Amino acid sequence: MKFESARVASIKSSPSMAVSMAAKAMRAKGESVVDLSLGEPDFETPDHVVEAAVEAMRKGLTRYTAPDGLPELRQAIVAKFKRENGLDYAPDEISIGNGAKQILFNAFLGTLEPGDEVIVPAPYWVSYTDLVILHGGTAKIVQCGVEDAFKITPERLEAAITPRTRWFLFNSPSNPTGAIYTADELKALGAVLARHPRVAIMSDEIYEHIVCADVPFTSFAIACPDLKDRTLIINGVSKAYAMTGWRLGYAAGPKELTKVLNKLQSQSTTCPSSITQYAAAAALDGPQDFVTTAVAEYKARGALVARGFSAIPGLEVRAPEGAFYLFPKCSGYIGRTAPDGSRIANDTELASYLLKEGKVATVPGAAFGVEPYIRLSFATSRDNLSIAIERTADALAKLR
Ligand code: AKG
Repeated sequence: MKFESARVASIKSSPSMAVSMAAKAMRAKGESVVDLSLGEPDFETPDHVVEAAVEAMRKGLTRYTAPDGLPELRQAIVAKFKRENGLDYAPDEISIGNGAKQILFNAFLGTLEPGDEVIVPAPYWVSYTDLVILHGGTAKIVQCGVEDAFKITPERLEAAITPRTRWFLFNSPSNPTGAIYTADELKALGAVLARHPRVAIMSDEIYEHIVCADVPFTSFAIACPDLKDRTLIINGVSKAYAMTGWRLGYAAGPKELTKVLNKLQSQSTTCPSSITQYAAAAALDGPQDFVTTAVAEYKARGALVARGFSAIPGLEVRAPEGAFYLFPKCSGYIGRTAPDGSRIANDTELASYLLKEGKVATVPGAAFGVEPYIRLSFATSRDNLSIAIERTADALAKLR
């Protein structure tokens, strides 16, 4: 019997999750795979956060919460925006979900009409375009390769806007490229958007703390205060506090919009786990030294991979400014022949070859809307990264 609706058939499963599952299956069979596929910190969640969750369980704080979250968590999010970003939000301008991905899901489900367009600069995070398509929208992709420092320009944004444009969606620091928009670049994009009052802005800022270069992170709502009333800031605790499996994302925006998201939350999962919410409040309100230490380590790893992969002939590397990804262009290897006689026709085949021959798991650029590139996550130990550099160089050297 066929179960899948046409709507679900129009999208694919998350490609980064698919590569990670393939790497895990190889490991389960005893193969020594270095997994650089998933954007997942390798650190443990800080102790005080785990303790807050344990305490919540012991105190029996294990019931449903309001769909828009525990008052303590909403307050912690409001305080975070004030303290870290200088942004003022009221508690009813906050929405929470089971991860930032669910916030995106709710935002598109809640706002898109069939045929509405969402402008997405590519490379984009793997799930953006499928979430748009799933909810009846059209993803209007603007290519921004390494030649463009992976960033959209005001001119290209202007050219992409039509009467059907509903959202402009982007992330900074970027997954998958590590690029960060400067305050001036954001202002220039804002000047374009100010001329188009129907277009709302979704700014995914989940990597805000993970900054490796001298480019400071700027929130879109700070760079463009005049657009704050049509901007949805998306964030979460997964990346900054090593809490990927806890599933807690949040957003701030105008209350007419957060009301829509919270209504959907009440009809989907009711609320994220109460235990996770107590843990997330502890993460946001508690000591931030974990973040400082983790970021210093990501910086060292970023420098290591940028150096190591730049030294491999045929890879074009732009050192990441933030997040924990390297996104080398690999045109030099497309069209080459593997030792088994097969031809590497594109970056998907190159990533499969690296997994099979080099035992290094990466995600192909095609998953992020640009080719030919591969994405490597450096959220793993320096030892693993050094092995990955060596294995990648060896495997690529075998291509003729
Ligand atoms: C990534 O690998 O890009 C992630 O953000 C991991 C989680 C996911 O893809 O949902």
